[in-house]
Amino acid sequence: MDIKEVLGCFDFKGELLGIEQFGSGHINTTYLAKYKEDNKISSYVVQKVNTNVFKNIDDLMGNVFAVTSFLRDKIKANGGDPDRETLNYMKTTNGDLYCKAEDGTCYRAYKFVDNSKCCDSVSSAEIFEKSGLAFGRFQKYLSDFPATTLKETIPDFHNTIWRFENEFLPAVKDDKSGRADQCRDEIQFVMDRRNDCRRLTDLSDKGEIPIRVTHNDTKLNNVLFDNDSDEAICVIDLDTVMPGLALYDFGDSIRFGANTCAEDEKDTSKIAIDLDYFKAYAQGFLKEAGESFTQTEKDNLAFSAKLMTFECGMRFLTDYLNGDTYFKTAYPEHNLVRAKDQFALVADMEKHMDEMENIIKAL
Ligand code: ADP
Ligand code: GN1
Ligand code: MG
Repeated sequence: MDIKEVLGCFDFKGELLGIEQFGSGHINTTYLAKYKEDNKISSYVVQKVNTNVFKNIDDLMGNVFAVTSFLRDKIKANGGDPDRETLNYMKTTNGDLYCKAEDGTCYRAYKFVDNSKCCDSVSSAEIFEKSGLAFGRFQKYLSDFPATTLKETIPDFHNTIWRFENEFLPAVKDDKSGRADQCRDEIQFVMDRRNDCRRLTDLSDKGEIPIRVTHNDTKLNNVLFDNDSDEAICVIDLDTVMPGLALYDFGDSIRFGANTCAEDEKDTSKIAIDLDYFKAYAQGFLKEAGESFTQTEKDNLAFSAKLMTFECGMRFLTDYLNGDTYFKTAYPEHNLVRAKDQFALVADMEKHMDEMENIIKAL
């Protein structure tokens, strides 16, 4: 189905001015469509959902509609603007939650949040703190969402030991693309940290850390900022909103935003944990979400940053070994570069773990 035909599935008003691919996500294919009616321009985000990653789109879209309608009520109750502070998904003209083409591809649409921007890197501690406030508020608002009604869109998403045993080890063993010899050091780096993989899942299994409704993919470019005020206004990319640990959301934000470099920097000597950014994010996130945190959650915040970075690096390496079937890549070595970047950050966090712990204790 041609993308212009897809537009016909939704009730976009006016004359189409143009549609272009945009954004920098690694999973879905995102387009921005602009329409003009009575001299007013309206923009919509149209996304082709990655059906290789998300196996059950009915479940996925059911979650997304349920969560956004719940958030709308919460935002209104708190005096906010639900048209700017959460995504507004549109049903198709048939009343479906998404549009399914004959070849099985699936598309969905939501209203573009006007006068907003997405950032791919942190430009100041203040900006990062604001993203922490937004993700913390998101978690707080969903604290009384009926979690059992949510479907698990990707089972074991942050079950690090499960990923190690069921994805990483088989990828090394099968060596489907003949790349394992090229990454012996990285494979060893993962093997050496096997024991880290079960720390949070064990605490959760023992009931020492509560299950909450979490976002699970809290990187900086999954939040929108207001163009004028620079406030973080709206959390996007709701595909992985599922029951999880608050620590996953904290750790994943640090992984991406407190790296002194981009996620795919080739010169690993430049990669380090920025402790000022770490502190700023922790302040923002805990201000909104931290009130209900248990002592065990607080005690594991610094570790969760290391674990989420390690897990992501392991996933990039696994995908490289499998022949790049999961994450979008721009060049053949991209996933390996990303894995090396994440492992350099893990190594630097290990050196600074005491400082990270002390920052959290002092908050
Ligand atoms: P993916 O799963 O591919 O990351 P996202 O829903 O995060 O999908 O969208 C991909 C990217 O598109 C985002 O990271 C962002 O760069 C851009 N994007 C999506 N929605 C908006 C929006 N409303 N305003 C600005 N940018 C957006
Ligand atoms: C993907 O979808 P996106 O680009 O926001 C991935 C995350 C990874 C991230 C690494 C559904 O996030 O888990 O941490 O890439 N999302 C999914 O940048 O796998
Ligand atoms: Mg995204």
